[in-house]
Amino acid sequence: MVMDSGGSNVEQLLASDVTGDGKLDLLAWEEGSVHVLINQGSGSFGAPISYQVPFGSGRMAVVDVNVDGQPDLVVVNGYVGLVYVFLNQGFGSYGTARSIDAGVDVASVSPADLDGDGWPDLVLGYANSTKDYVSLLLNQRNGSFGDALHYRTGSMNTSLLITPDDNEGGRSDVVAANAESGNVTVLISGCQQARP
Ligand SMILES: [Ca+2]
Ligand SMILES: [Ca+2]
Ligand SMILES: [Ca+2]
Repeated sequence: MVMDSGGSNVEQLLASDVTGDGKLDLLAWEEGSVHVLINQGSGSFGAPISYQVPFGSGRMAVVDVNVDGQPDLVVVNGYVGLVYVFLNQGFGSYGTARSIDAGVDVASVSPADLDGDGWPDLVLGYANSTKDYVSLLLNQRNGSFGDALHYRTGSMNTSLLITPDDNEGGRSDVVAANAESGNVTVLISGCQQARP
């Protein structure tokens, strides 16, 4: 089966039930646009619904940032150095994005509840050899995020592994694979101080 993904230069595909009907929908990221394809059942998908951010390479994640039961959409764009948060207004329809400063060459976004308060936070990795840190955006317990906190890692740390917070009130830890430094950094939740 061949479907229109909405773009010709798709960098990332995600499957997530953004409509809440139990059927996995598809999200396709190409430079500057997220295309959402709603699962119509019987293996067919609706026409792509597109949401724009400025042109540039990046990544996306689906996470319920305001904990209202509707999965929201988070996009990082390395060219402009911003994180865009699209709130789900119901049935997989997204409103206007809010943007958060993250620094240029931000290249990955991983949701995780790092402080164990039940509200998902965001960890950002960078495709830039001079940025030897990850950024943490803490959820302000309302779906908005505070200023980026930096934690030292090696450089080119776009590949991040988040450990599960497998107990009540548990916290996730972050493992960064530092492609340029050739090592990994383990950031244990609660044990690190943010860099100045
Ligand atoms: Ca669905
Ligand atoms: Ca939500
Ligand atoms: Ca949190």
